[in-house]
Amino acid sequence: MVSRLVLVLGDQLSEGLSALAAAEKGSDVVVMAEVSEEATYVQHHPKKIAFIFSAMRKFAARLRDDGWDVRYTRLDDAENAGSIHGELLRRAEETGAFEVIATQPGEWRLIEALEDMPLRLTMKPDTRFVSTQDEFDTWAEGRKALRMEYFYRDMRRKTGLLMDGDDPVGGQWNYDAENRKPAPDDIAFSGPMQFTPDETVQEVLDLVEARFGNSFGSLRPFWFATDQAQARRALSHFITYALPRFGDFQDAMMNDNRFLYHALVSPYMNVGLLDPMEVCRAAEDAYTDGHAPLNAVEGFIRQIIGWREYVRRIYFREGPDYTRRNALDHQRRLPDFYWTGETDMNCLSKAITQTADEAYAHHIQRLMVTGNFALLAGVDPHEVHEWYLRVYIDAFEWVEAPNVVGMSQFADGGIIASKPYVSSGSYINRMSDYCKSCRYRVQDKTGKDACPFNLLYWHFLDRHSETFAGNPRMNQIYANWRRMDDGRKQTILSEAEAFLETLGA
Ligand code: FAD
Ligand code: DLZ
Ligand code: SF4
Repeated sequence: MVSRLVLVLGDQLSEGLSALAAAEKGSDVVVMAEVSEEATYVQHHPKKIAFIFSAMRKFAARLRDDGWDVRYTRLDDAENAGSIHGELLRRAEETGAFEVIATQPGEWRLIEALEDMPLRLTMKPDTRFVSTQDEFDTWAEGRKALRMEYFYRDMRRKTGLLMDGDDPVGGQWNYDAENRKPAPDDIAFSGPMQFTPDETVQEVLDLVEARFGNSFGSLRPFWFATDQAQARRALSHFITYALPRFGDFQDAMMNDNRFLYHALVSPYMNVGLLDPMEVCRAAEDAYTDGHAPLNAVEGFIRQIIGWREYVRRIYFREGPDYTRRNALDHQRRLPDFYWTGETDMNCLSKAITQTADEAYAHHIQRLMVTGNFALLAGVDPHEVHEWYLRVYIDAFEWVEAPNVVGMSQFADGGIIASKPYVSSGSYINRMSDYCKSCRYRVQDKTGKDACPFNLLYWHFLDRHSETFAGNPRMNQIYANWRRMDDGRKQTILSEAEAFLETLGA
């Protein structure tokens, strides 16, 4: 007799999932469903939908091989109820089950939908993370500022990663000072491991093309790993060929190289094909074996047990209204060129075109090009949030929203970032070769060829001086602004206004 349904969502494709661990293979029924509500609550990049559906189909097959009774619904099945709760109700009726075991979804919207269902629900915590929410909340209690760095040190102690007894290996916790080299002349890495679509993936690609072919972004070529074995090969390829130089050029950007030494493991970790500790242990082994230097390995591990864990905890600590925060009261619509890449600003054009082609851009492109511009221009952070959630293959709200709303747009008022991540064109010029082939001149601060980032940078600081002038980390910048003569300030501000007018409302 079927007693319970076990829900496995598209980003819960892990054999050790808490819902599966709490279920009985012989009597409980696993429910997996490709549903239009999940595929359209934002209009995802077609590569993201293809990745998730392909990985879901392969994971369902693996569970079946392992002896589970899996009821899998394909998007085009005639009886598809169109939503996760609809599918659970349909399967409950079909099997006679009245109880659902779920692992907590990574988005408040879906948590609330499950809680509203007329079925008995057991919601298990998602244990595929290094930290727990209780642990974070205890750590956060009574602190004035929730700085990632201190949380990260606790995660190092907890996991023992790169630890020498109670001390960090090498004597320092953080080697970031060695990790900010500008774009190199060339890259000795041919990019992430790419996989030829197999029959399952081909079938999904045809489906996605027919149903979502008109969304932003190219579906083909599609080369992502879609099962655990492939994801592990992709990880090992990164560790062998790219990790040794990951640290040095982590922040660099290049016209003709979209991946540099980045890992592209976020999609795999976020849907559960790779476990974060497995990824970190592989990196640590590369250090122990003398294959990769400490600055690279520490930098990489910090992104995972530091930033990735930290943003997850902030998302669940801050609650469902987080994506609606707008501390700087920014109201501008997202400029159209975010959907076309058609702008004379080469850095933006390159980052957006790459995003459309690959459903991927690396951290600094997201933070200091598309994010920086939106913040300087005063774009409504909710629109910015929806753009990021749509366009990246690794975007799930728990990780995307804190990075966008908090880190990039300062819309949470400074919970994540101690100061806004804004820069003029000079930062982009230092870290990339974008400016060399731009119609604007990065060294021009005013005038018809002035880089718009230069104009908007001061416009942003001037219009938010009440909020930021007292921030000790911004003293020097405001001192520079105050020292500028009034005529020059006026020219900058009026040219910035004229530029903003060209962006529309
Ligand atoms: P690498 O540079 O090789 O880093 C290794 C791993 O570290 C990543 O796979 C990722 O899991 C983790 N990591 C690094 N930085 C962060 C971070 N800030 N937060 C969480 N994990 C991190 N990451 C997502 O997974 N999904 C998102 O939707 C997302 N949106 C972002 C939006 C903005 C505005 C910014 C600034 C960052 C965002 N990030 C997001 C973080 C980061 O950009 C991506 O994790 C990274 O680019 C993924 O590519 P990679 O695997 O090649 O990363
Ligand atoms: C992102 C996504 C998409 C596009 N489609 C599905 C789907 O059809 N079925 C499913 O179970 N999950 C899907 N997902 C992932 C969910 O949206 C995800 O679980 C929530 O956003 C929480 O992270
Ligand atoms: Fe971007 Fe300005 Fe450089 Fe052009 S000059 S690529 S707009 S930073």
